[in-house]
Amino acid sequence: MTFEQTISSNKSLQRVPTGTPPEEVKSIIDSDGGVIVQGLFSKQVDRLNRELDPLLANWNEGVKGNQLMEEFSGRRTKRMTQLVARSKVFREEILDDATMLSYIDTMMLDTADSYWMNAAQIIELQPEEKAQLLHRDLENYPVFRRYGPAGPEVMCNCLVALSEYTEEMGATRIIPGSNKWPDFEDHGSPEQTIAAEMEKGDALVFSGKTLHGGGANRSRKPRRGMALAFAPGWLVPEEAYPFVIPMEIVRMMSPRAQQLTGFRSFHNATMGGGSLWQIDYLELADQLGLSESMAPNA
Ligand SMILES: O=C(O)CCC(=O)C(=O)O
Ligand SMILES: [Fe+2]
Repeated sequence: MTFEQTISSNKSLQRVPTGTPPEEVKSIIDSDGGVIVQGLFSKQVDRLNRELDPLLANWNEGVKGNQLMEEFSGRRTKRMTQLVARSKVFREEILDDATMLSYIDTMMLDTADSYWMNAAQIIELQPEEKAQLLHRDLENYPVFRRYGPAGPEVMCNCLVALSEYTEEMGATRIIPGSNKWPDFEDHGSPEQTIAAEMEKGDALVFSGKTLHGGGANRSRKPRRGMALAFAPGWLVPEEAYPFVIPMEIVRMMSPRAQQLTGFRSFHNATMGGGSLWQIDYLELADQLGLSESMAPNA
């Protein structure tokens, strides 16, 4: 461990109120790897939970997949995806929340004109769940590990506390400053982490370069979080939204929400590249009959 790593791992996370200007939020993320935005979704959290409670009550713990995926996802963790289709509060009041997206913009718009909501899921750690493997979310795209801190931001996350979120209940653990470690093969160690304790409705906004993982739930209550991850438009997202969100719902969504879930094309006007995710070189939204095109030349 280098001197710098020892110092950074002793830091605590900074907390800022909702509405803090995006540049300020970004500068904290650049330095620490993440920041807690207090009260980002406190208005929505109870109504969201009321929609989720009956679904989660019968949800299976763990996910099916290869051994690494089963271990990573947590054998005593309920993970529920497809929130756009499953929750009205999510789709109408969270998905294209202007404040949240103003923070995500600062990380995603550096290399893309628009971005995907890579995944949105509930992560509910049941009592006795153990701590998750420390990881960087950019490892979804493993090639970016080799570029270390100098690489582009290919994933970022807004992790919202939907229940009490204490260290004992398994609050997300994070290694501040690990976004700047020179070698991204270095996954740190649990002693370097701190718990991102939050109030219900607070959000931990962090870079895909930052080491983190779910904590161990040593309490008797479930710890419920909601992770909204984002990736630039030129990468394939984790969730295949266009196959699961019915068009009746898509038509009701804002252009921005349609963009986030793959119902609009991606244009590279800023960096001077081509467009992606089209039909016959035409804007997907036009082909789908969605009004109010966001194409750059429309
Ligand atoms: O549940 C948590 O606290 C973190 C989960 C996480 O980082 C992940 O699944 O990628
Ligand atoms: Fe993660």
